[in-house]
Amino acid sequence: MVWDLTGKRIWVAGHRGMVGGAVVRRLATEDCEVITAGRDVVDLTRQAEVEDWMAEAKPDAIVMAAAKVGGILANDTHPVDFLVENLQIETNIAAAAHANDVDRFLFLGSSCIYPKLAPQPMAEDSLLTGPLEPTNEWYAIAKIAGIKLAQAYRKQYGRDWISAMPTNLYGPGDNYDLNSSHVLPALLRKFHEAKQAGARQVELWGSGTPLREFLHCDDLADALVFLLKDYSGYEHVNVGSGVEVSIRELAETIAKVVGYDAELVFDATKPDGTPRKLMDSARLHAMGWNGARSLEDGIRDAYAAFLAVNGG
Ligand code: GFB
Repeated sequence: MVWDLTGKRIWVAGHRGMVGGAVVRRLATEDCEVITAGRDVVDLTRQAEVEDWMAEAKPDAIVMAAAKVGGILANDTHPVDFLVENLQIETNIAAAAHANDVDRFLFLGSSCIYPKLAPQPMAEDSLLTGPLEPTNEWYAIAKIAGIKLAQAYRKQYGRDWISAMPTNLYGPGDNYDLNSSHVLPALLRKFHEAKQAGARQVELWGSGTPLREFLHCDDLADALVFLLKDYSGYEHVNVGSGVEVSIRELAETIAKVVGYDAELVFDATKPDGTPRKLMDSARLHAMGWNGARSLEDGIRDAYAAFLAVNGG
């Protein structure tokens, strides 16, 4: 163990989001104090508010799950929001954390930091070896800057700050808005609504051929707590499930979980995005974490949570 979280005050930034919520649930099983602050308490895009809040809250560690996130269409159509908001949040929290001597900081990135045509599976060292996928380069640049922030504070000030790069995530608390969501929650909702309406078709964006890897947010949270306790290092660490499926195969699995068969139709006016995005999580596995559940089990859990909120 490199860091003992017993008795520590850990700020989960972004606790109302899917990932932050999962980290709060996971940390509740540890002997530490979890602290949170909603947007009404501190606006993370405002530097002075973040400084004031951090000086008062005095966390021992921060899990940086606060971010402006969205699916392919939201990323593609709101480049300023995804670039600027994420840079603001990252730099504000990092600067205030340093000023308050927070020596443990876990930054969260995304698999879209890697080049569009990176060799698969994508290892940590393929970062910055080629051009990014254009639909999400703004978000990717902000997330790459976040990795570099953690590295810079480590290099200049000796801070024990680390970064984890999760693959595409899903689970309880996901965003089900069809314009801004990721594919998995979008398809869960579309199949659910098709079942309710008795519709014969479900529409998918793009061609259905892109390959994606998916990880349940509670599995990510488990891996993050593992890294918080056991990892100290300059390099970021990939966190994936190791399994990739085509968007068509994903739709078929979701159809099975929802219990409704419909004809798949494809909207070619919507982007496919990057053709493949499988992470190489060998470093994490070598450290001793390999706890991802199967995609079907994870989707069953996500669907149960969706039904609990939206009714059967
Ligand atoms: O999950 P998703 O929005 O984002 O889309 P990315 C994945 C694939 O699913 C794309 C297709 O090929 C979409 O065209 N797709 C099919 C759909 N039907 C739908 C649908 O109804 N909704 C959505 N959203 N997609 C994101 C990045 O990329 O991944 C972010 O934009 C972030 O920056 C995130 O990195 C993890 O996997 O393409």
